Amino acid sequence: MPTALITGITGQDGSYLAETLLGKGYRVVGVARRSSTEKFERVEHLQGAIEIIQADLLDQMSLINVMKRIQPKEVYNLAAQSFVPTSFEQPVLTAQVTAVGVTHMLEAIRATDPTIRFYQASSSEMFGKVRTSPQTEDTPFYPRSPYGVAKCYGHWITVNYRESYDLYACSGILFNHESPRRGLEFVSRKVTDGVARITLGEADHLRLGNLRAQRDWGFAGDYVEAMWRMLQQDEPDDYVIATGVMHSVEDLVRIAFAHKGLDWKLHVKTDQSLVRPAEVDHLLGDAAKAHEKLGWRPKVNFEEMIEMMVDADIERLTRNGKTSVTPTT
Ligand code: NAP
Ligand code: F7E
Repeated sequence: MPTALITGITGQDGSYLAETLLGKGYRVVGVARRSSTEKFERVEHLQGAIEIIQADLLDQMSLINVMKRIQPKEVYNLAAQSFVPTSFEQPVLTAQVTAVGVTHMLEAIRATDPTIRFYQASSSEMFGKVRTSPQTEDTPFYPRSPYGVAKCYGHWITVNYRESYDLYACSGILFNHESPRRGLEFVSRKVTDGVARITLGEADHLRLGNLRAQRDWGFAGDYVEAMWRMLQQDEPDDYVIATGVMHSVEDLVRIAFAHKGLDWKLHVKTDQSLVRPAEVDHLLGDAAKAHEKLGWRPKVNFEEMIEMMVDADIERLTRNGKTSVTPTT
């Protein structure tokens, strides 16, 4: 039974990847940082099936100790400060975790077992102010946030360790992917949670920023399969993972409200404080290389995913009552 180590297991992708790897017969160990209140709700249903070990991407020795103790065959580095607006508020922390944290992971591998296969969670935010469209593995980067800059560092240090030390290290350049487990602060989930609350009479309106921004949005459950496929190839490489279809935030809002028979224009207010200091206007991925070399294709389309998320939020709120926090960002 091969062992896979996942950093960021408490996050959206970590939970889907853990399920996928368990289904493929792996022993799955997740890294979680210490917190005064435990946040394991996304992996609660996997209790007993996965192991959790404490470490922090900021603490080099903690990662070396994890590698020695767990002896993984594959390492998926999904941990990051992943919210773009927070990266403007906390640029140094974002650089420490999302950029230098990747070097801590690579150094831990080099110091313990250089045969470990490594996956780095890179991002379409690296393309930022896009130079050409659609974006491929060869499109130059032009990040527009401290988060995007940090991910560029993470990408290049992964490539550099592959070329310098012959590590099996891959960078997956994933475009936005969502699910009912998406953090409430990201726009897709903020909208579907908002529609659920309005449908249930708990809220009347939703405040949003730039409705004109366009993204290539896919389903997280589909994207984690691509991560695994990258580590099963003969040679390590970098891959764009995307649907090849672009929608605006306004499209997202319209589909989510229409699913419950609501007119979004009656409920959505724009709020200038939610507009970012520098915006990424449009992102559209070309995943031809992943189609050809990994045999990977997305299964869930945009409309199905948004409707699934609205239904899941209504089900959750009906079951649990109001959650304590309504997203403000
Ligand atoms: P997420 O839900 O925000 O999860 C981030 C994870 O990182 C959480 O488990 C978090 O732990 C952990 N983490 C944060 N700081 C840490 C630290 N110092 N040490 C150890 N763990 C730490 O993100 P996601 O959406 O699943 O995304 C997974 C990865 O893919 C991230 O690297 C993200 O930047 C990248 N990515 C995401 C997308 C997307 O659209 N979702 C697209 C491209 C790339 P806590 O629970 O303790 O906070
Ligand atoms: O914003 C606009 C916002 O925060 C999408 C992360 O997973 O994907 C994600 O980054 C768009 C932006 O995701 C609101 O201005 C409008 O143009 O859902 P988001 P993101 O910034 O694209 C990439 C690939 C990652 O790697 C990141 O980790 O929606 N928008 N109004 C809004 N966004 C938010 N959050 N809240 C609003 O009220």
